[in-house]
Amino acid sequence: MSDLCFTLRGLTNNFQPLIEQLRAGDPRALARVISTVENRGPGWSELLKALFPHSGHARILGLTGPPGAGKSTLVDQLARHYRKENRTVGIIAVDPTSPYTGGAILGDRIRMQEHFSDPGIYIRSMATRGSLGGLARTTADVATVLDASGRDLVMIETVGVGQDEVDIVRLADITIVILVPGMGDDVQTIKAGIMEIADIFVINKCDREGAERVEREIRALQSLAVRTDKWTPPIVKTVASQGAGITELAAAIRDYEAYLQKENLVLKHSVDSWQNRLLEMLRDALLERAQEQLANGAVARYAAEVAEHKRDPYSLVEEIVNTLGK
Ligand SMILES: Nc1nc2c(ncn2[C@@H]2O[C@H](COP(=O)(O)OP(=O)(O)OP(=O)(O)O)[C@@H](O)[C@H]2O)c(=O)[nH]1
Ligand SMILES: [Mg+2]
Repeated sequence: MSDLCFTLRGLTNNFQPLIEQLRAGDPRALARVISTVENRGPGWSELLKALFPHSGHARILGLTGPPGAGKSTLVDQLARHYRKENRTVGIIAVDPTSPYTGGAILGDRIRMQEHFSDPGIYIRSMATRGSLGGLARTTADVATVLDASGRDLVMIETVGVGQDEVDIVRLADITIVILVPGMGDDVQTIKAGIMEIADIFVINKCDREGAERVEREIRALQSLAVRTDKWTPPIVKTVASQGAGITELAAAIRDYEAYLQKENLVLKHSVDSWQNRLLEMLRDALLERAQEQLANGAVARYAAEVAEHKRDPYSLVEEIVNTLGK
């Protein structure tokens, strides 16, 4: 195969061959498209426009939990499980921002190498810094690319601590929250936002003391939270490092998928998720348009005028918005 489409210059005008290579499963084409989308390189939006019609078939799993809970180990085991069923997998590891998990990023990369010989698994690490379109949006776009490349499953691993991570797991069809024994107050730290959106709980590292206590804490939280659907998130116990409980986890995922299908919730989830994403995209696009309209240094000048009370910011913003699209 030639490198015909691997130059970015030609991409904007003629990316069809690249898309065909990607759809045929060429990992180099996939890597190139993902990089372009992630870096908002030339042609990124044209690529996404062309790929979108091919997406919508993959099941998207979001796996989140505190640093070091064993998320990557679990993702790895699940990927093996799905490969045995002959299903193809795409993995997005969103690098943790917290410096104390720095070592584990290397861990992810080492584990990745194991799969390099299997084209049925594609793993991508996403940098959290310098993400131009916002981390959640970029992750969603990369998931769309993997989806359009024909992957049956896309797994997104992220540390469940901040708002970014909540936004990321929101785009998943199925959200799996991973906890470990002996977390103490960490259950409290992670509970805000994340606990509420768990479809399945995993207690990993069950080879350690205290799994029952975590289970009780989850049950206690569940009794307080009310889900709008009638699903009660199951709790699956695993020892990911030994592959224990993986079959049970895969079964829980299947059960939830069946429930979504039975209740016709797949489309509803998707509508909810697109409602958020469309608003975000619109906000970004409008801001970009506004910035184009404003002359260089205009914001600084306006800011000075507002700070000196020479004009009020409310009318100012109204005026700027009124000029958009004119
Ligand atoms: N004892 C025990 N250790 C485990 C288990 N699962 C994973 N580990 C170990 O826990 C450590 C962290 O595992 P990772 O899979 O990198 O955890 P992670 O949640 O992906 O970490 P970050 O991505 O940094 O947040 C590794 O040393 C694993 O071998 C388990 O079930 N029991
Ligand atoms: Mg990890």
